[in-house]
Amino acid sequence: MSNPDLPPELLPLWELAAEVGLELRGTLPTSPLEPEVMARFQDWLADGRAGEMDYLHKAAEVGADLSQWKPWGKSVALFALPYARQAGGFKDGGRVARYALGKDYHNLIGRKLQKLGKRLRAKNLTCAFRAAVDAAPVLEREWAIRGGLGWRGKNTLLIHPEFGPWVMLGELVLDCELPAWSPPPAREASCGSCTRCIDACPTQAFTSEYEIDPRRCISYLTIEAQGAIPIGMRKLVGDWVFGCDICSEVCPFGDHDSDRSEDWGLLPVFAEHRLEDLLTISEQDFHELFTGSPLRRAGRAGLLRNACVALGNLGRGSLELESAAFHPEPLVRRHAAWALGEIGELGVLQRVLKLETDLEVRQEVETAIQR
Ligand code: B12
Ligand code: SF4
Ligand code: SF4
Repeated sequence: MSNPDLPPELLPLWELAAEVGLELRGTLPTSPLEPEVMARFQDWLADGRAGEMDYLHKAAEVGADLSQWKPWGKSVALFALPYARQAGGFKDGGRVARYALGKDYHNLIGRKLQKLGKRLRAKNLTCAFRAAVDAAPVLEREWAIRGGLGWRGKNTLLIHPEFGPWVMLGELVLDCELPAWSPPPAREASCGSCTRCIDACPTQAFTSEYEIDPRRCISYLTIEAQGAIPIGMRKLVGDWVFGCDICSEVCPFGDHDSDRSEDWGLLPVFAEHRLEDLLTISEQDFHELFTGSPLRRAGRAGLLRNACVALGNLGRGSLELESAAFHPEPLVRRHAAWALGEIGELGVLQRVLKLETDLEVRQEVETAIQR
């Protein structure tokens, strides 16, 4: 790796980043983001679009002005790890977002950033540093766009000229001053008149170009939402068990990028297990099967909820759904009841109704019987 445009002051950072397996893709001073960005974000929050994602309110306080978050922070180094790979999921069906098929990017990128920070400190190039990957209150796309890594796609994702939407972002906030730098873009580009992502979204989660209502997004419903998936949305979720890639898959950018699955690995559960198996695994099996996987974020009950919905939409798994209809978690029972209704297992639902005591679940069972 070499970069003829790199300012000489950034060479040590570039080289140390390469040592830990990262490519430096830009540097910026931590001066606050433009007020319009924050105003849009505030409006977005006021509209209730954060749903159950309370952490986004913290990002609204400090995410545009990193010096409020880390007062010692003078610069931010920007990273983007490509993750293009074949679509995948459970054996025989049940799709999982590609970023989640292998190692958890929070750990993968977070550890590399941590290592980089320590090496910079060992060479007296920085004293304080803070790695940020997803979970920190940093508006990652806004910083990446400002840093010249790509442009804002109509699907709201950062579109990298070479990798398209298939990049995960990470940042290192540093207490040293660095010149603003970004590699010259491979080509000046924008979405132009394309609207493929808006047209392809099965839940119509885009309220307009560049604007999403996450509460309608399958990724939110299957990962972030803790409670029930609204009944009206369940059919639209299709066979997605965790996340959704549709608005990335239809994007014409990045579809020639090489397969990165070797860098990210594949969690054995996907090759070895059918979706039905999830409904009968123990708590311990769950932890063993999903150690180091982003799927843990949904929690066991959340993942079982998603598996029920996907099986209902695939029209299979009656036996396992029947056992899930007696699961200790009401959240799982109600989604199992919905799925059994979709498959037409009315006899099973009648039996479930005789024993069910939770009012909300009973209501779901009754609705499923009447459908
Ligand atoms: C919350 C969140 C979600 C939510 C909400 C998504 C969203 N678009 O905001 C949900 C759960 C739905 C989600 C889903 C996904 N996510 Co997400 N998510 C985040 C998170 C944690 C915060 C994003 C955020 O701040 N949203 C708040 C809103 C306000 O942001 P916004 O939509 O960009 O709104 C701004 C713009 O739209 C702008 N704007 C609006 N109109 C206009 C018009 C013009 C002209 C301009 C200039 C600006 C503008 O103003 C708004 C305010 O700033 C980031 C990580 C992070 N810390 O930043 C990852 C992140 C955005 N997610 C990521 C990924 C990969 C995904 C998924 C692809 C995962 C999957 N396969 O299931 C999907 C994609 C869905 C989609 N199309 O967004 C990556 C994106 C990488 C990239 N290439 O951009 C990130 C950066 C995580 C990471 N570290 O890499 N995600
Ligand atoms: S991730 Fe799926 S559901 Fe969410 S906006 Fe994109 S296409 Fe729509
Ligand atoms: S699908 Fe088209 S409109 Fe959507 S982000 Fe990609 S280029 Fe932009």
